[in-house]
Amino acid sequence: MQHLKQTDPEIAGIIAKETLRQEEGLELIASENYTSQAVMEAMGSTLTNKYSEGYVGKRYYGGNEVIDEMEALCIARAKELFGAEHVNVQPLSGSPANLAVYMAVVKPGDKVLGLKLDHGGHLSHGHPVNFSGLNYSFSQYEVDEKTQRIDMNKVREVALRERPKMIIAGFSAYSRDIDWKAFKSIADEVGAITFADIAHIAGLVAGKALESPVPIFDIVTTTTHKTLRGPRGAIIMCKAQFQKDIDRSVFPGIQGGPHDHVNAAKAVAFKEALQPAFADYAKQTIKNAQAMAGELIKRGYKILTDGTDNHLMVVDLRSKDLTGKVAEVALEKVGISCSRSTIPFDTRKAMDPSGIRLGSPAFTSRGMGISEAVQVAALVDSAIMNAASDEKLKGVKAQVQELSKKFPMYGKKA
Ligand code: DSN
Repeated sequence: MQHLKQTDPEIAGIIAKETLRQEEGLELIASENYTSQAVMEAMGSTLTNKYSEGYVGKRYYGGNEVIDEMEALCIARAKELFGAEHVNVQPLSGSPANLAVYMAVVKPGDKVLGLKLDHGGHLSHGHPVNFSGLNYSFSQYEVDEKTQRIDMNKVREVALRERPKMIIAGFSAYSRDIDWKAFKSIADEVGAITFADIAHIAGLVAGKALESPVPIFDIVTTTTHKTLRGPRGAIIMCKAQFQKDIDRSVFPGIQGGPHDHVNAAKAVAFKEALQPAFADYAKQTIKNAQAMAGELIKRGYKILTDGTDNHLMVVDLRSKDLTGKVAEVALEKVGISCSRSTIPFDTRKAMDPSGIRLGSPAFTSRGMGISEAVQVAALVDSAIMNAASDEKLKGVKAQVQELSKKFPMYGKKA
């Protein structure tokens, strides 16, 4: 940071402030994590200076022999990590990766099936304001009102009725295992392409703590910065038969020059995820989420589906007569970050919905275990229950800082 401090002390100061916020606070946003310093060094490298439109050995600019070496290594590591037949490592982030999949295998107006946003899905899985919902003819499946779980019989019913060209499985706020094989069998029945978006759980899949859809599904996308703990970005994995269409769709279909510095950082993250310690991290992340959910239930909170199989949980705050916004603000005041979340069949609006989403990936990366996860749940409860008292929230904030100090972001990484 020496150069930055000299050239631009304002931005250097802002970065220092954000680093302190992260260091002193507790990160419970289920889609966030702390990358390693090695990942950050790769991102802050000379590779940012290069244009490399095209693919390994087939670039539209000269001077790419070193970049080719990096991208080939990145692809090889991703293939090894996920057992994928083909990987495109160039997508800039999750939504562009998903857009590339649509462009590769369906045409505007084609029928597609995905999980509804307020039932745990993602904007790019067919929401009407998103490119997906605007360009394709979507039918959306929901979770069951009683169990809040995806009911595969209902998915099959919708699929048989709509006969979509593609079926999407994946989520950004769902805490239970996905039955990949059941999705595949329904897709086979109606002749649909299978597309899994594992952005949230990719690290847990890579760490073999959750079942992988990669051998089962035609196409799988993931971001690289959530449980996978890499830089902000994404990859697309697919069966060899889709390779050409996917690659053409990413470039020149959607993107220009790849972000080589970020792709180098993806390669570093894949190497880290291939180490045995990462499998321990993945398992611990789930155990910590389960411990947190258990403690919150004990304290009278309703957790959707009554628990979790992965790294996240959605808390229905109607159990405490509070809203997501009130809880998010109270938690922010004590240095705990979370995201407010709609719950299935929510009667409230997205800006102030009935729930919050919490996750364990980031605090697990700091080396926290089950006893700390229970402590974190107690701190969440204290903040929420004292939302109206700034005085009491100050006391909770001191406890949050005390816990965070014991587990430095870059001290005890798993
Ligand atoms: N924004 C991500 C999340 O928080 O789940 C999904 O894109």
